[in-house]
Amino acid sequence: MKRAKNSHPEDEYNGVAEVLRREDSFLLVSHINPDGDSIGSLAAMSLLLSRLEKEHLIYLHDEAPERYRFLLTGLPVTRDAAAAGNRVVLALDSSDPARLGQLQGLAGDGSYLVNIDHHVSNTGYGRISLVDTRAAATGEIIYRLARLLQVEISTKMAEALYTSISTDTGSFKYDSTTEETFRIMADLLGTGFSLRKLSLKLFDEMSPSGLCLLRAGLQSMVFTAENKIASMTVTDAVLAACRAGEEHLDGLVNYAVNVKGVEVGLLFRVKESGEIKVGFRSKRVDVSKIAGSLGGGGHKKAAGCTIKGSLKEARAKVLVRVARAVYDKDRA
Ligand SMILES: [Mn+2]
Repeated sequence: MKRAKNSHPEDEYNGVAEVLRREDSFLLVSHINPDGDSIGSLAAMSLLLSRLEKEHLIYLHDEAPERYRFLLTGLPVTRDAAAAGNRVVLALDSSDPARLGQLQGLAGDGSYLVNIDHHVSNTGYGRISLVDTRAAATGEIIYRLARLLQVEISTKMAEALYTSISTDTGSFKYDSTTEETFRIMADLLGTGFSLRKLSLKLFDEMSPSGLCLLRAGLQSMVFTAENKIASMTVTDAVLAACRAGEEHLDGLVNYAVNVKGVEVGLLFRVKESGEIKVGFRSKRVDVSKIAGSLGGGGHKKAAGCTIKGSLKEARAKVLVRVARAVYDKDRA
């Protein structure tokens, strides 16, 4: 099922609200390498289902990033992929089945899977899908579902939704931020959580591992295409030396794209397995197209893909495409 871009998903909201009202047992899952929107969405959806007195489990592929772990305290979490059973599966913030890791089979085996997401690249998988590309985060979609179901938003749910929305909008700095985002935020703040305490936890505090990785990442930065492209490289060895995990890479690529004059920032995450994960951040160029042409996807200004082969090959493939896009944009 291919969905039309920019379709108005009001019917999809009603359809999913109906499923949440009608069904009794759910498994919540988000994408591998979870970020703030995925963990925040899982937590908020879990709290919503508790309010509806629905039995449910949150499936985690790996441990949640340390920064977001507090959101899951007291919630029903499992690491057992078999826990899906006959439950209705709610896939949150995942643009395609491959992002569901071990659970990706559920998207095609006749399971009752509901696809709830905001990525333009969402493939429309699942028995039912609610893909609202106007939403700045999956958290915004869950907020709307809570309103539709007339579920009162608790302080704890508000913290989870704030985490989703603030992290996916780069603290309300990305174009995805809308008037609606701020209306939702006003409503969330009204529940009385401490914005300072939460934002300190989510954004400002840096772990020694994170600092070590930042130092190594900055040192690796190289400029190409007349300084319009800045790229960083992080290997397994660097991660080990910093005692850092994948979660500490979150946001690192922004240091590349934020350099004045740079159009596209890249992070090459070189794995010993022979795979290279490439993160793209852009000021103007549509990098979701470039990542898409290399088997990945994402948003216009933030995307990613995985390439098999050497770093040299991966750099060549990516840089030629990015440089072309940057110069095409310059001429436009
Ligand atoms: Mn998201």
